[in-house]
Amino acid sequence: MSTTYRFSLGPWNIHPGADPFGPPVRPPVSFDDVLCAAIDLGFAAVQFHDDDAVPALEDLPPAAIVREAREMRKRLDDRGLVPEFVAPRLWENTHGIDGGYTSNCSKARTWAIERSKRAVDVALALGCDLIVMWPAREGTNVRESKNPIEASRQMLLAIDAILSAAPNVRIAIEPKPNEPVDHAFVPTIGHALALGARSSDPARVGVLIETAHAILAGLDPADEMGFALAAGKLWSVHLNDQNGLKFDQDKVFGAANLRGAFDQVRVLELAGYAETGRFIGFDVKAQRTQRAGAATAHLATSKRIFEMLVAKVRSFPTKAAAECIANRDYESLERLVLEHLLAA
Ligand code: XUL
Ligand code: MN
Repeated sequence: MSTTYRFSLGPWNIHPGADPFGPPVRPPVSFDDVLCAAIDLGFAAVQFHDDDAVPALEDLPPAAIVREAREMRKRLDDRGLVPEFVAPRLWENTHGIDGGYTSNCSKARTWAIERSKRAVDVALALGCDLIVMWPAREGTNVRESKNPIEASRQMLLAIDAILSAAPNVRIAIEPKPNEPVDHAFVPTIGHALALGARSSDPARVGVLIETAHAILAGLDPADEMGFALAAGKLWSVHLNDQNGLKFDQDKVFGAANLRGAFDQVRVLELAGYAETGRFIGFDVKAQRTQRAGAATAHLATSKRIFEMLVAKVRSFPTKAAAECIANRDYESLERLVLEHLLAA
């Protein structure tokens, strides 16, 4: 059992800098360069959207999808990297314009499930069993446009369809309350775990918690993690930060709320997360103004801050804290935490 953490990143974390108001500001980075960056930064695993691993997978027959995924697996193997998960990217396809699993169009719903099953084929050929389900457009911009009761049933149908695609495949649901839609149908960890519990095989459904998504839901990310950890369901994390209720900012871990970041590391430490061998992912975005040469600095900083906070958690004066708690002296506890965070 190791107390050393293992880190993962997705190719979308090395981003050309486009935002809704402007074009890319850096040249795109090739997948090989993403892999080189992962190694240079000390990351052990790569997270994939299905079409990161097999571009144009919609146009390929199943055998070709498996062949290309195996080639990708070799590229990882050759570099000593492993895949962490595959996520079906339903939100960028015209079929998914109104959502996939909960679209009002039955053809689109069928497409979404078929595409998700292809993502399972990709994952298995890559050598991983984890599918991340971010239900991006499963929600509404106009509430009256969908029936939320029906939508819950449709989400469950999709989960069961993915589970039935292979006996060993697992799903980690990554909830987010809004963006790109106004109201998402699976906004919190409680919703995700409730859906998993109602699935055909609850043991194979867990969650991925992203810091920013919890904050956007008005929740505390560390407590969301605690809730999932208590149920043995925290199968991955997307650590980052978020400055209040805005668009999903994907800031460097700790950049907006260092104490909140400390609390997330604390709960992971309390649960022995490192010993499970699961990965710490950073879903962080390079700032638009960053020059191309330094477009991975946000990943390096996030990892560095995480490691510094692990040291802070491990050196926390637990005895003094226990005394404060026993005396119900929470003002002294507050000061202890703040002084510990500020101490050199
Ligand atoms: C979206 C988000 C995604 C998922 C993977 O906000 O977090 O990047 O993490 O598709
Ligand atoms: Mn994410």
